[in-house]
Amino acid sequence: MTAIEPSGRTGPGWWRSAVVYQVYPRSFADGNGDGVGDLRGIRERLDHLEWLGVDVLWISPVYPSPMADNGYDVSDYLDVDPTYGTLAELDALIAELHERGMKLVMDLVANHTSDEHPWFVESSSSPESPKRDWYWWRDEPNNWGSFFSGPAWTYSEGRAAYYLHLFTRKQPDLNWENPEVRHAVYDVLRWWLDRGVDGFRMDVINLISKDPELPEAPVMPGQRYGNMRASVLDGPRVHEFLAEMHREVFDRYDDRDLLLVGETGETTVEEGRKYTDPARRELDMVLHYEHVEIDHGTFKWDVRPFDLGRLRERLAAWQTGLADVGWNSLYWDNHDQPRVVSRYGDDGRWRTESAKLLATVLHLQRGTPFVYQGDEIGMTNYPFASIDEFDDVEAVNYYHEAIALGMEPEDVIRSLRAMSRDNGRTPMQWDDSPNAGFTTGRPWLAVNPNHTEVNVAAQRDDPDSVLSHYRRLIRLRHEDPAVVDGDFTLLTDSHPQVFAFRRRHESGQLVVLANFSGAEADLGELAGECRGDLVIGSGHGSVMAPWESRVYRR
Ligand code: ISL
Repeated sequence: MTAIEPSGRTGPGWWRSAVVYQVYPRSFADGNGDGVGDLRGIRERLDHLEWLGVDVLWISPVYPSPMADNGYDVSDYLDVDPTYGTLAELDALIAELHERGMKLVMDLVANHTSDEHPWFVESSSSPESPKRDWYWWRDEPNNWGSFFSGPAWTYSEGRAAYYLHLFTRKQPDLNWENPEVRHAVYDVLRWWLDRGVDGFRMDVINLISKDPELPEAPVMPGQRYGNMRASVLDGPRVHEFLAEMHREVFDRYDDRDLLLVGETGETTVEEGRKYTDPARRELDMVLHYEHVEIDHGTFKWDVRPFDLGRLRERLAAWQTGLADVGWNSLYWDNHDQPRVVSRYGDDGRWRTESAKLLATVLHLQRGTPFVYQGDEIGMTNYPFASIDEFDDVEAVNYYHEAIALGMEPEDVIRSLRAMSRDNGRTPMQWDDSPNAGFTTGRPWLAVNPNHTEVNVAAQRDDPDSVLSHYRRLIRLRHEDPAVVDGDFTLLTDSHPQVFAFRRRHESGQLVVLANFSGAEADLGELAGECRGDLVIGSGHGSVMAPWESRVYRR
């Protein structure tokens, strides 16, 4: 099979026809046999990305880090951690991608640094330090809890004060109120752009502006600490800071086709419009969370059954909310999410069908799709059975906190098995060899036992595979203007099994029909939509097979 031509669009909005591929470097490919993925491994696998047809590669952090949160705790913004390789190898990766017509997006983690970053070491050394206001220091902590369990404050001997950390104690929050901090971050951005990178995915960027009063937060039933979200999410100055960043950094690179993506957990459509309105010059698109929280109850570990109605309603709200202004990013999986096939699909009998359906529904919405490593072969959750099998700090902390609060270990493990971030971090499954072709050493996190069946090699030459389906969808985005620019209309908000929508464009229209269930679905009134050329799928008639998806063009 031949390579898929890249989108090749340039100029404003070039990314509308692009597809982004996310690599979690620890788990993608290990080039030196130490059991941890690295830059050499990524470079050795560029043929796969080119063949798949993706336009942009986003890599999760590879900067020097104590790895308290697998690199989302950065101790030096201007280098590469030896675990992953060298700066020279990163330069080579940039050059090799550019040669193939692809771009590189780096992860900017600037809400917080590592506590081992020289900025924090200096800030915590003494109350007189010139960097004393670079972080959030208080003599007495407030009642906030961290996103990763436990308090959001830790005492520092050197400062004889407490510092704020919304994530682990090894991730102190930078104080963006201080202009010196903001300009230090802008310097980092310019340094990487001058090195040739093509943009940034900005980690938890909607947390950078806090209510400076740091008020006490409400404590939810059964919790020990206050829920600080109202004081930190989409805070009072976040739009001002992003517009300043744009002026100070990105406006100076107007001749380059950059991609600016914000990770904005728990944000709203209203805020999403502001972040991505081109006239405001903040970001190109945001990674919002609503569609990946459909199965959360009062909080993430309170796992609820999948609800198609709610998914359809929230996705449609983002589609219509950002129709006249702004732009959507489209994703199911990343290194923080369990695998969507196990979550919203069926990872047993209908794994292939449901993986294809989920891909179709995602890629044919209006927005820029993000493929997370392994999505393209329908990778699934891992059969975790005991706490010893988890690596992630979020999972391990939650386990201990929940046990201390009196929960039963089996119940906690059940939640973790469904929702833990480690599900998305098991090694990429390249082939059916003992470590799935990921490493010749001992993998840092166990390989999913189903790699003997679910792997790239097994799917590459099979036209009916999930992998071939992804290529078809990516090609369709590159070739069909209705996929890129067509408007979006939900065709039913009540069918119990079917997600159906239309993309209308001056060149024609696409109709997407997807049966989100393991039973046949009678299309009823929707049967009238089964007209035109079937461009994706092979079914026909007014009854859809289990997990069947179809796309008509007319
Ligand atoms: O939702 C979450 C909290 O319950 C987490 O999955 C996650 O921390 C959140 O989505 C923010 O993610 C980003 O920032 C974190 C890092 O651990 C994640 O890997 C990153 O993607 C802190 O830097």
